[in-house]
Amino acid sequence: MSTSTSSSAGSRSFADVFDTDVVGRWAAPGRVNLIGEHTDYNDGFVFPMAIDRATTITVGRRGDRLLRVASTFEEGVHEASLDDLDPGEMDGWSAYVFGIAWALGRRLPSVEGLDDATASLDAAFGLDIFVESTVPVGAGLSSSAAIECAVAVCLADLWQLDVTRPFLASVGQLAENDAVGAPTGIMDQSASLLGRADAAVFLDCRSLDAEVIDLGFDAASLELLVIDTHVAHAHATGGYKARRASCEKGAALMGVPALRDVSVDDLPRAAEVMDDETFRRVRHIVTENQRVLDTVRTLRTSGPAAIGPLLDASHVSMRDDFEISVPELDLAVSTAQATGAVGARMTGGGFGGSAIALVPTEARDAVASAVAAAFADAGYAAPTIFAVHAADGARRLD
Ligand code: GAF
Repeated sequence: MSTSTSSSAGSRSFADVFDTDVVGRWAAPGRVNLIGEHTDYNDGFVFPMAIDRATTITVGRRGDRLLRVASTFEEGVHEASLDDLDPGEMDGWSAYVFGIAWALGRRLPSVEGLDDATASLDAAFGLDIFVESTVPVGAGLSSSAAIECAVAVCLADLWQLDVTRPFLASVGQLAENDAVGAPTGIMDQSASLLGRADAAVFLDCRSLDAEVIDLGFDAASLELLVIDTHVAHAHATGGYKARRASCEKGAALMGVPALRDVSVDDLPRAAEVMDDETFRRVRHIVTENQRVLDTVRTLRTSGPAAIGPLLDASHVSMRDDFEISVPELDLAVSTAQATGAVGARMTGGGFGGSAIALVPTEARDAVASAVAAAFADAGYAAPTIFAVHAADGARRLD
């Protein structure tokens, strides 16, 4: 893989960098997770939605086997050959692109019905790929999964791979795990690929059965606010990995394959067979799985305004038991709750990033102003606060 430097990144376009003819554009959204945090890699349940912030890629077909990628994020062009993809050599944001091509090569041989040339990528041709995004980077809204999923649907279309969206989500997860080096689950890619306008994806991360469920926020005059704290987080390092290790330890001590197999009724026994810290990690996962199921049921039976207490309880569990919140997220959540939100919680992997607040439309501006004022009073950097709407998943634009 190599990199060269060219003109100023932010204002450039495909035509400034590449001279191949454009064959199409693809887009994939970021996500907000409504509830179900760190449950995905425990074989549990999640309930994320794709959002109206997306990565768009503009793509040209090459006559060779090179992938060349450029973006508005940074100057330069990254380049890798399809004959020489090595996840250990990929770094920076281009790993999200090259990692997908590599992961497809790894996973395609397991797909039934593909001929050898297709499954081995021997029939694949090179591409010029220009990446732009409206998903804020580092906000915990899965800007990385948005790039991966835009590339995954593009490669599947252009290389004529007859594969399903859940398969592409598993390809995205493999790229994230092995090329990017983040030991994440399958939630973010599933949301980006399976999301639908005005709906969220209820995913069983063990069976990978997914159900798209209407949210009805508009009809209930509710809005979902994102409060980006600008506290940096990274999943390839530290805390995320440690939480995953604690969950694996807890499952082993309970004698089960994954914490999905531990129920709320099993918690008294869990308290007896493990140390206090591991127990609190386990209690978060076990109760969070139950909260996802309760949220889906409550949404169906009582409507979206009734899910607020479950969002609030999820935040408490992440703050006190899983210990993945930070003071800025706690302040965003408590201020939103105190000024009219029906529910609020941090969203995503934690240690920074964003909180979400489900607010009555008429209280939206008051909640946003109160959070901004509370951050100023606390001496924290000003948060960025904006409404998001559930959007369609990854797709070809033209
Ligand atoms: C990150 C990961 F990428 C997801 O797989 C998930 O574990 C999430 O953190 C926490 O729920 O977004």
